[in-house]
Amino acid sequence: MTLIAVVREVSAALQHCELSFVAREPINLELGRRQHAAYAQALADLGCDVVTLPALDAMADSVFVEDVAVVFDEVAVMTRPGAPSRREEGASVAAALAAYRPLLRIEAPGTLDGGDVLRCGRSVFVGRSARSNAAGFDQFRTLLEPFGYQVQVVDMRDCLHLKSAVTAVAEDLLLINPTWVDVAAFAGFQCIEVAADEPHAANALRIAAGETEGVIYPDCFPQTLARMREAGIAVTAIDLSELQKAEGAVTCCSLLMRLAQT
Ligand code: CIR
Repeated sequence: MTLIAVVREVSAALQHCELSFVAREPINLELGRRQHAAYAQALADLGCDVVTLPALDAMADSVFVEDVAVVFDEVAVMTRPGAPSRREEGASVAAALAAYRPLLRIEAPGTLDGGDVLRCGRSVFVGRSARSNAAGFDQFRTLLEPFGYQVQVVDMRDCLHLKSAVTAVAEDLLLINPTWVDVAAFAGFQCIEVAADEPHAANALRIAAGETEGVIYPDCFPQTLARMREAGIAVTAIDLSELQKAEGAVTCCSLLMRLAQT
């Protein structure tokens, strides 16, 4: 099994990104680009075939490719991001994904950010955030049900996306901030809670490419990182400080898709 990771180089306009729950700080663009390159290298080291799209300098948030599409084994759903400034980012991602998957689309008035979608097997959790609306959930459910996915809407608070609050770090094991989303919404899963003074620590990127399995994770949450390692998770820790200033995290910088070996 091959795992493709689609990433996009950092926009020269990153400093002008959307921000919702973090205060604006100066971003060191060159450092951000180096950190992004190290992120892409970590994906490659974990066995991914990395496809790098060129930067879109007019679109500040375009490095966060996760928000414009959600890729399943059967199809990819092009989203309609909740932030109007981000609605043009998807076109070139769609062109790249079309080589691998049939494309479906969320249409107006629906909005959905890929950062709000957590897939665990055939269960798909979607966060009721400021970016994803009821029309978006309804369309998403209608598009996915024919493929046997169960789409469930989850309440959340105080953060940008569902995956700011909860991500999967192994089969049936979640990393979660219980103050931003209810653990009860994920009955049936085991959970590692983030350290109380590391609220932003719930976003981890799980890579399971055939024999290789690991998690890419920011190095700025040492207590939560230790909890994952204690649980036996192989963590690759990276510095992502400049993209975090743009309210980004590790899941949002890539789109992963499995390719059956031929
Ligand atoms: C935004 O507010 O849309 C960007 N500045 C950050 C998006 C991060 N995306 C993600 O976590 N999936």
